[in-house]
Amino acid sequence: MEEEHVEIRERLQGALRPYGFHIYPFQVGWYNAVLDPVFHLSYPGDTLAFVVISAPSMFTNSFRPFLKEKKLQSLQDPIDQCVAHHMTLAKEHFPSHQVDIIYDYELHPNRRPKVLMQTAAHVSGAAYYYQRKDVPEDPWEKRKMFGVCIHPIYGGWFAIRAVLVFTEVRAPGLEKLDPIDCVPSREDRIRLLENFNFNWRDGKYRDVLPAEEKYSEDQTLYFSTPPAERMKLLEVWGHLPPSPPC
Ligand code: B12
Repeated sequence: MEEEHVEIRERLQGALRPYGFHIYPFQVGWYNAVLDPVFHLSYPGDTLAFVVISAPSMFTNSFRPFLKEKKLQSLQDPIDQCVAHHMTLAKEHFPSHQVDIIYDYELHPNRRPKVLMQTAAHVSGAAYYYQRKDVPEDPWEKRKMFGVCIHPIYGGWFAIRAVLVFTEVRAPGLEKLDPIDCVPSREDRIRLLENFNFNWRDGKYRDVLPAEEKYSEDQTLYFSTPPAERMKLLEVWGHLPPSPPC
């Protein structure tokens, strides 16, 4: 008999792939093994989970249709609303399972993120997480340097949106795939981390390797617009009624 995780993966993929979301399975224990205990997810080690990334096609395949069809809740970020809409629909494909959805923006009351998406992406094999410690004899002295994940197909042109935990499904037989180390040289890793930390607004870190698919011009414009001004942009694009003059 085919293992349960294989069937779940296919069904989940069918629900999310057409909308520009890709899924990668992992065991919760792989994630917990590399993290400080304060960040652990409290499920048994062989519990089945998936990390969900949004590819560049998410913008046309789900965000634009979402804006056309759904009423935006004015207080929540529009992309977050769209992602939540699709994760909730995907969960409905599994009525006999308990599925916990944890989003990238969710924090505990002490402001600690509920899931470290980059670590989840790395341990699932989705995208290599380049951290300061991956650069031998780094040149940054006392500076804090944030790490960044790079995907073998999308380079830096993607986001890590959610983790779905199938709380009652055990997957001890799941094969662990290492992420592809697509930035192997020290010089390129230095350039990548410096671009991500010092110049992230220009998006150059995303092009550390030639990506097969990138954000379109309007998508790049949307994501480089500060969140507070994005509603204005949606209004200009005709997705929202004009705000009343003040
Ligand atoms: C808080 C946050 C920020 C903060 C602080 C950044 C930080 N990394 O701490 C601020 C506001 C500065 C920020 C900025 C940005 N962010 Co931000 N941010 C986050 C958020 C919500 C949490 C990150 C966090 O607090 N980590 C906690 C620290 C302690 O984790 P850590 O450094 O990884 O440490 C752990 C690992 O080292 C691990 N570990 C130890 N050993 C090993 C070994 C291995 C092999 C592994 C895998 C792990 C591992 O253990 C440590 C903890 O115990 C994540 C989403 C999420 N939920 O994960 C997005 C996220 C990291 N941000 C992201 C982005 C894109 C950005 C920005 C470009 C802005 C933007 N949104 O467009 C900028 C760029 C950074 C900059 N130059 O300022 C993306 C990164 C995508 C990618 N490709 O990697 C994320 C994942 C959001 C997303 N939805 O995709 N961000």
